[in-house]
Amino acid sequence: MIDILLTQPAPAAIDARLQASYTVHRLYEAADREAFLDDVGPRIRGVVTGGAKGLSNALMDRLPALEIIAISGIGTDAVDLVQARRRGVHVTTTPGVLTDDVADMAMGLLIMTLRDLASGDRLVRAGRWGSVAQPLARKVSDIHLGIVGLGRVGHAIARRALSFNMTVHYTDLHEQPTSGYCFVPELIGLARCSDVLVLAASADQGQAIVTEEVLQALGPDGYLINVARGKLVDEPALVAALANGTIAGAGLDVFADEPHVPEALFGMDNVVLQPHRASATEQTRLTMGEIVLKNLQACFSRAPLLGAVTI
Ligand code: 8YV
Repeated sequence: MIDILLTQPAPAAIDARLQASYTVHRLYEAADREAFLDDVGPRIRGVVTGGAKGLSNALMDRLPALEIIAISGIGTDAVDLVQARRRGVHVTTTPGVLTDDVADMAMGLLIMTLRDLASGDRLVRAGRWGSVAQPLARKVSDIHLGIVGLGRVGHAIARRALSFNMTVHYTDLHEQPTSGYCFVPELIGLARCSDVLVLAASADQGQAIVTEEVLQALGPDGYLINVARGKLVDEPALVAALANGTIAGAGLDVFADEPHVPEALFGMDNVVLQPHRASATEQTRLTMGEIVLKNLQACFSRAPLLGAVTI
């Protein structure tokens, strides 16, 4: 059987099917990674990984027989695509199938953050209802929403926003005149005209685009929602902006150095935190896993791949 490497756990049903067709090696269970890679590395022909986890060049170098990196996700920012192409290694993703879940998470975080739902929950559980004055929250309907990245996820967020009577503006590398939404070429300009800025962009360029200046432009009544990548944000600047009132609050599913979250955020009531789980529903993760299985099978039988990434 062909040897494949899993960098992170797969849903049980997908794992069982992988095991039925391949010899599965689990990097995430290896006690001594070096010894493990010395042993199995030369035999590995396929890697199954996540969008955020990807595959470092150092690890790719340990896999001389590698033919495919099957990403269970849409982000390709954690794989060096140039190096993969140089090596003749296919890279595939699972486009389309997680769009709704990620957009739902963006709206969920937006509502949770603006309406202080987590604080309300904590107040009730602590038995403090009735004993303290409850601060009023921020209205969600009718706001100005700024979407950073009008791709599949950005569009799905925009569609949801319209049903909340929000005004949608966006920025992206190029204007999409047929979208019907208002294009703002500069992120700083978008931040200035938005009550809520939501990040739905890819992080392939690798740099932090949400800087201190962008947070200042968003302003003391503005909120940041991030369902894309933590590295899109200058995280220390965000922590400072939340602490000193430069912005009103944030809903974050992603962080610069996962699973590490700046501890300063833990004590902030104006922040809602999630452990990078926007696509983590049973239904979607199974569908993503199906695509991964199909891509492995297609690769090893020299058939056309689904969601092959080209550069
Ligand atoms: C997943 C993601 O959390 O699609 C991506 O790029 O980051 C997420 O959907 C990840 O891929 C887990 O497998």
